[in-house]
Amino acid sequence: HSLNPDFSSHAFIQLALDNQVLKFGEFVLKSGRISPYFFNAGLLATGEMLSLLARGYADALAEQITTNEGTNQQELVIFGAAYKGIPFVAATAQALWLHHGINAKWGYNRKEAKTHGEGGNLVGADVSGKAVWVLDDVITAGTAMREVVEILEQAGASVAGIIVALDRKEKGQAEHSAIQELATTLQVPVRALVDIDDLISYLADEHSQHKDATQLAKMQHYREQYGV
Ligand code: OMP
Repeated sequence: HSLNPDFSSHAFIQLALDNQVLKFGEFVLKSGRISPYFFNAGLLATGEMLSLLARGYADALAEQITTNEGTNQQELVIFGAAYKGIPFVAATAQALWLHHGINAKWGYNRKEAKTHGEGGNLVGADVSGKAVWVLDDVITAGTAMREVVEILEQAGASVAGIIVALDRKEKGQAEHSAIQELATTLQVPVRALVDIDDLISYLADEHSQHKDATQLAKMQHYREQYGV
């Protein structure tokens, strides 16, 4: 048992299921869709899970900013949206430094604008005029992510790319997936650490600790209904 395991979608899904971060049942989503599964990133509330998640984000970011020549000279600015994104962006900045030697700048927003002291509603790295990578937990129809993009644009920043922990691969505002819509609108890379197809493969896998044919069928049905 390594203290600093590499990120793998299999390990992440297993840990998420073991800790009820990922649950099966019947859930009403923000979009109004009724889903047979729910991913609650707020329950990634142990050192082990936060470390694995941050490692996943950090590995994905390092891969994205490393050029073909193997250099990563660009300045990296990462942003987490209040509230759930805040610990994730902090942990990711640390994982980037410890595992990749990348000294990223990191920041986040607060939901309530401050009227005294330093004022404003952004904390940490100055994002003005910068191209910023946004980290978020889950993307379904893309509403939450569009709000974050708006916050950054108002602060004079642009979006360099987006990394989410889970891509549910569902339709956005039209026929394309929310991630495809964002990638097309913003013309930036959008990546996910795991997606619904990884969950489906995991449930179907003979070697997984949570192999479950009934749940598998429900997930496949849901995927056909709302997926792209
Ligand atoms: P969209 O705004 O439709 O993309 O939904 C994403 C948001 O929904 C996330 O930021 C969460 O607040 C919430 N959510 C989850 O946390 N986990 C899920 O599995 C599904 C949702 C959801 O409501 O779609």
